[in-house]
Amino acid sequence: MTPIQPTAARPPPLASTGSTAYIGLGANLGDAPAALRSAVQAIAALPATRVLRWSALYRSAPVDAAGPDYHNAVVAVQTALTPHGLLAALQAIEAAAGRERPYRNAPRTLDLDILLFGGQVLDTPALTVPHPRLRERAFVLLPLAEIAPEHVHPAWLAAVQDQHIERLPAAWCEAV
Ligand code: A4P
Ligand code: MG
Repeated sequence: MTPIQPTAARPPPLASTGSTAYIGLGANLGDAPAALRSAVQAIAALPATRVLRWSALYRSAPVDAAGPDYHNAVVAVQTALTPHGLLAALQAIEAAAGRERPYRNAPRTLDLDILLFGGQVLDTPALTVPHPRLRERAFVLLPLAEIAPEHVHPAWLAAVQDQHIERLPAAWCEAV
């Protein structure tokens, strides 16, 4: 007979189970490409989470905000965390990168937004998914379309074509 394992000896949930989520990364203070690269490594190190794909890096003019140009990218993850668990983990990564929140849309060392979480639709005080401004922003739609074109309607891309954004061709993120 197979002995029953005590709960504590069970392995943690595998990252191959759970949901596919898309995370938008942005920064416009300090060394933004380095901050985004470190953020991908920190996301890859989260429990029960693995990074599946990442977009190219984009440089974009601030939208509804002032300050320096942003660097933006999107990563796809497979995670067994809950949506709120993932949000808490991303906010801890932002805090470790020196994120401050003096006012809404202030320049930032690192911003990590949950764009999509599986097929879930959530509207809670702390978390709205899909991200409410996803369709309005070239800096989200272009990198998301690169790694998940099935989630980006061509009409949304057409509607943001006046926003200033440039895809940077250089590799910015090593395998994680
Ligand atoms: N929150 C609710 N839903 C979510 C979600 N799906 N993902 C809550 C992440 N957070 C979510 O966010 C404020 C609160 O939103 C959080 O406490 C969380 O509980 P925040 O990161 O503290 O503040 P924020 O980033 O200033 O607000 P938000 O709403 O993320 O701002 P936006 O609308 O995302 O805009 N221009 C360019 N070119 N590139 C950018 O990256 N980013 C912004 C931020 C503006 N302009 C930009 C860029
Ligand atoms: Mg944010």
